[in-house]
Amino acid sequence: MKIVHTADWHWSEHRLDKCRQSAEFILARLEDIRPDLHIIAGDYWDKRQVLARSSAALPAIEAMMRLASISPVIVILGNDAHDAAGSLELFGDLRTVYPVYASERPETIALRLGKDAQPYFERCAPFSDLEKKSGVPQVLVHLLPYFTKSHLLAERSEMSIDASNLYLRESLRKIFLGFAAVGAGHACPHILAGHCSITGALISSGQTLIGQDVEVSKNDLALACADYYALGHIHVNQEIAPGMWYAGSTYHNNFGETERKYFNIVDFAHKRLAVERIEIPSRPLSLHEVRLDSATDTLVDEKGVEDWSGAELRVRVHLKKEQERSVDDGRIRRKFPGAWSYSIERIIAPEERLRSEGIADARSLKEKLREWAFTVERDVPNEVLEIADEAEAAVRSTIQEG
Ligand SMILES: [Mn+2]
Repeated sequence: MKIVHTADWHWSEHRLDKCRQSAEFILARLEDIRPDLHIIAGDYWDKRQVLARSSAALPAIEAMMRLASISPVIVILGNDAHDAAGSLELFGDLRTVYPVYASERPETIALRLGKDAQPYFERCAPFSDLEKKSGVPQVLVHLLPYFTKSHLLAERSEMSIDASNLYLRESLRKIFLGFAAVGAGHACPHILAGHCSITGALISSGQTLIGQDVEVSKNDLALACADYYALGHIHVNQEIAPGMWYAGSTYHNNFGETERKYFNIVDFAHKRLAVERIEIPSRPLSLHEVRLDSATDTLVDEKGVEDWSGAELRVRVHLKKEQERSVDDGRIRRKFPGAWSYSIERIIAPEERLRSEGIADARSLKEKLREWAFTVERDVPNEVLEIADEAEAAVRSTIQEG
């Protein structure tokens, strides 16, 4: 039993080349691997698509049809910013060689072989005796599409934050224990496919997660008693606990995502689990911010640690007005040798802001007033400066007393 685990395909019209390149690579590898099942752990889309010729809709649908000509596919809904509600439904209706199961809610699916050895999916009810009727399934997959607090706390908005967090955790534990209960009756590999944040997962600096994200603990997730956890949402490939894996995104989505990209092959030969990672050749996206130090005439890289070799590099050069012409593209390329491509932006600080720096740096109200007067070229009488001192002292003593 060989299962392929991919996640976070993020089909987008804005980075269609990158989407396509990774898709072609994965498809070519899957032709060789010939898995029994392919699990896509959410965020197949980057955002809602329209049917314009330039959109990612057609390439994404074609990729899905080709995937389903190699093996059965299960795809779960990622977060609403990427996979809009209903955006996977039609995948289940495509006329494909192998079935596609698209899921938007927690449920358990069995993969079975029909009389003609054709695979098909079957929904599992808790405590069912299906096994007696139809024999042992090939594999059982518990599905946990993305959920938010508001999904699980609908109509409980009057709860305090503490009470709602507790309720949330209990609801999740019930779901995981429910999965374990359904799985208990089936003697086959058990997998959980989920799109969620797990506490302690490594996030690359380029990926921003939404504040609404619910974090699930590894221990709670383990209540589902699965042999392998096929996770999506975090874009860095990683094993966060034995058998608990994020596949990572199929290409570099954001600047700051410089880690290598992979998908996983999970082999259940002889009841033992073996995971092999296949690297996807995708170009990293690296962003560096530099400024010119006038005193030494050197370019200072504010993020010196991040590797840019072979990356699509974007350099933001922050310059003062008088430095505008002192850094040409050649100088940036020499500073960052070995990138695959260069996109150089110059950000010139407006003069007013530079002049007001003196005001920001000044400590006392009196000094600030003096800097302001200098900036706007006005005279401030000494009496006014003294009043500023007195006013500040009065405020300070009120704060100390309070
Ligand atoms: Mn994602």
